[in-house]
Amino acid sequence: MKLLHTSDWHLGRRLYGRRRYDEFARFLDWLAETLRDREADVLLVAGDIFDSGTPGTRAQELYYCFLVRAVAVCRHVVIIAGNHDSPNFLNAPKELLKAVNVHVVGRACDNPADEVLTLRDARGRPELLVCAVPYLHDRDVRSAEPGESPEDKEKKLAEGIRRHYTAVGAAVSRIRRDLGADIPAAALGHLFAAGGRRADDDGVRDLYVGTLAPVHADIFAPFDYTALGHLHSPQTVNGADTIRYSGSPLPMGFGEAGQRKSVCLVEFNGREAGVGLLDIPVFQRLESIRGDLDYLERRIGELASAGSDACLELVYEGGALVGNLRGRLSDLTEGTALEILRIRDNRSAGREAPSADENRTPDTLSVEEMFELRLNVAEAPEDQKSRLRLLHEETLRSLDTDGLSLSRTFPGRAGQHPDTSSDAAGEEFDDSDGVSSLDTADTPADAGEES
Ligand SMILES: [Mn+2]
Repeated sequence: MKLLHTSDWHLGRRLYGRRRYDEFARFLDWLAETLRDREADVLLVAGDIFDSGTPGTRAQELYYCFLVRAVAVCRHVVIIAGNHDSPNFLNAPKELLKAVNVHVVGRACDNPADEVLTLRDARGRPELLVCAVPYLHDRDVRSAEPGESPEDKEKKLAEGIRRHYTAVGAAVSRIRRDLGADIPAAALGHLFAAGGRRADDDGVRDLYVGTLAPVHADIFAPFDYTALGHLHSPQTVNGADTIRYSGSPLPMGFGEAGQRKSVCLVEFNGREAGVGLLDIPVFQRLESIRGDLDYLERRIGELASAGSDACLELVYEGGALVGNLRGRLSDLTEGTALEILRIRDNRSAGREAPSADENRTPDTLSVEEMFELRLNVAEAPEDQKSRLRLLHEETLRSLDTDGLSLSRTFPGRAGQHPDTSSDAAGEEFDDSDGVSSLDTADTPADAGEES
């Protein structure tokens, strides 16, 4: 019995405005081939399938085309929603997907025992229990009371998550007893486990992690393997080999440039899980270059003469003011395969160098990026910033889970696609086709479904 664990695909995400469909497609090709070559029986995907609750059509196409290939080579696919996914969007095709052995749990079940799936082998015998616990939203696990402090809220959330996993664990014992078979159990989760490690710029921003109350890893004791998502660097939790974050398949920021990305291959011998990591090929090189102007020029020259097609982050750390820094650096990559995605001038206190990049307009920034810019403009102190980020993210989540994701547009942008970090605007929706902007806005995902 072999399973493969991956998470945090973030289909549709851009890297500083650059589309990444080619990388996503190549990763999914690789994953389908790996499932086949390794003869995996089960694929577990631990959340953040899409980058946005309202993914564009290209991201959706990648997802469904991959599922067709996956079920052709492995018996079961189990998918849970992460904090980036819309529970309604993932759940919408649930019944159809179930018919081809793709099990989707987008939203927590009222009875946690309903999240336990009994997977059967080719001859119909139970082979694995999978506890498919999706990302748990506040309202799934706790009842809010007026006048609660943020700390009370976080604490109640962590307790609620614990209760939920305890109930799922109890259901596993019950089901094992009823089946009369001592088969292994794997749990999925999308959360921040205490002891989890984050790199400085690993693409998981504080605003995503901080609002997920850390839970203690002992809640996973009933499970023979725990497949986690949310943190983007591959890691075990508290040194336990069988409680793992697979990490994201693609580097989500320059902080992860050069990090080895992998999926987890888990082989059960009875109920004992043996875990190995399979390295994911690098589909697009990222490189962050820091230094004074001489160093930046020299390194760009080296890469250019080696024919590199890396995407670059350039951080100017020289002491002297450089006039037209952006222009001078851009000239260096002119006519090469190199692509500059970001230029930072540390002289101006970490602020972005003024950009001629037309991508950075209110229409193309994500809500989070816009908030970040606003914080910078306000020159808020660091400790206050992290608090404000938490509150902002909490507000966004509450809007999302209420099916009001359209509110994620900025004022005056009603009718445009709410999350421009995925690619729904532009390519997929042609404004000239006579569809009114309001119709367009209703197209993605769960807009208006619950209201
Ligand atoms: Mn993620």
